[in-house]
Amino acid sequence: MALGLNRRDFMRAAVASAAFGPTALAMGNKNKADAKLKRPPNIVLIYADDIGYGDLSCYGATGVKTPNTDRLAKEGIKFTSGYASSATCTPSRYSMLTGQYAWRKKGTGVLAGDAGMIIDHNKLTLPSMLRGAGYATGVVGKWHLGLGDGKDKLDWNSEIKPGPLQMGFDYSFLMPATGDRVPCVYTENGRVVNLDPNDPITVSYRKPIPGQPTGKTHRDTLKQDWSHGHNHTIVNGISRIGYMSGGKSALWVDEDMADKFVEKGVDFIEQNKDKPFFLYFSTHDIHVPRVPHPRFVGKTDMGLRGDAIVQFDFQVGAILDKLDALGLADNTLVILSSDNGPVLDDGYKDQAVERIGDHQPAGPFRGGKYSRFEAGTREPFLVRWPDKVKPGTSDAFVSQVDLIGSLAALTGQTLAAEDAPDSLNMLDALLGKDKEGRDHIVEHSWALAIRVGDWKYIEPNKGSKVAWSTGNETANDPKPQLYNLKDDIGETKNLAEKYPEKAKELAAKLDAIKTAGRSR
Ligand code: NG6
Ligand code: CA
Repeated sequence: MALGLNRRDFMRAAVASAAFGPTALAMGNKNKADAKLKRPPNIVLIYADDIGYGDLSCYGATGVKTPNTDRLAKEGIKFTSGYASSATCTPSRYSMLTGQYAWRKKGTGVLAGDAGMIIDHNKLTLPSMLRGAGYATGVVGKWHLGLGDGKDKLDWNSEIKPGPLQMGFDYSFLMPATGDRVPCVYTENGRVVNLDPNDPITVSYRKPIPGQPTGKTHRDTLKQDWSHGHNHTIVNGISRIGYMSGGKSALWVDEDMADKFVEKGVDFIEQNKDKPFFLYFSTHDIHVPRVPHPRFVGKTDMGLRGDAIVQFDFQVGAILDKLDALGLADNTLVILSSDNGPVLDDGYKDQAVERIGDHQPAGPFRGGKYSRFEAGTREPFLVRWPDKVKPGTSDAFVSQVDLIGSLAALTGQTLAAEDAPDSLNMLDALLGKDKEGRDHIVEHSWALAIRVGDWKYIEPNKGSKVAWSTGNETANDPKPQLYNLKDDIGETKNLAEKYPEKAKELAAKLDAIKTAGRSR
């Protein structure tokens, strides 16, 4: 079909163009200014990895300055109750891109680097919805949602699919899993970049590669030592999770990764500047291994974790500068958030713990990555759209799971009943017109928690109270927990016994959400 759209996409594009009125082409010159106004905004979603609520200076960070992100905050809305859906990467991203809570679907926990894609590419996704509205769609950066069909062992030496191109993106440049997982190569549109066919890639998460040095056997050769896990194949002087061999010419250089993502993200914007575009710009910062480019090393007193935040901010600046240079900033909706809360030692001896000083990565909240306390999922959350959004601060409840529902409303699309079952239309809240937003937030790490107003209920769950690897508090407790965030933002006083009715009420609401199988 025309423009390479399938029938469903085509119908959606038709609906969208009706929503935004006639195109500039169809109109006389005198209406060109109007037409420009009616062009739907470009959408850039900047997603950080493991950045906590308190890690940016616009959210009160003391150990690091983030001028570019602060500029975004100043020119847009800074949300104080913006949430990721889960306290780790894979489930948060799954929820955001599908509009379905990851905890409804098995197999959506942190994925190995050779896992199959967990997103059903026949279902509506954030990019396919926007593509249907006539957007050019691209993803650059961290993926961590699996690649391939998950049935056959993935062959990294031929076309890798299904992947982003099958689920709605027109363009992809990926770090396939995480910086600390093999394979340590980029893929572009389903092919490993710079792969020499005479040096094929093998990946294994089970068996070591005979004779190959690892982080265990050659620990003294490492340029960044590991603290737990992360002691398999060595790439660029850093041992990773999982084993790989081959692909020498394709291996990434950690120090150059941020620049690489900027190059590809900026290229995508340049190439699509004449039509509405959606860029999912998914940085690797500040996940481990933290190996910023030498020009950022030493920029803070906090060591590599702080320096990686500066590098994150540089990437934000580069994207904003490109929008400015092309005159696109005013009609571009920029959304910035992070996939889960902060962690210090997540597996490498990078001095994050030793050099943290007074800096509070979680802001005033308890917990962090892997936690159902607030810091697990409450994130920096910024929205800027100069043409339409008045700058300010908002306490409205907003969640990343609502991007599909909200952006469908923005682009004039109707979701079918089976689409994005947990994604609500919170457009007015995101644009600052509605000061309330959602009436509840579900938080997830192993089990669930729910926030309604100032009340927070954490369902009982056995299991360790701290994540074994990091020492982060999980919020697991065999007893129900109830906190009042208004008087006790740090979730220190469990009120479940004092207010059993309140605990029951929230537990019942959470149960209803679980049982319904959907939120809308
Ligand atoms: C954990 C890793 C951690 C990190 C995390 C995923 C160990 C001991 N820990 O299993 O280092 O990779 O998975 O992080 O291996 S996330 O942000 O992608 O969810
Ligand atoms: Ca993460």
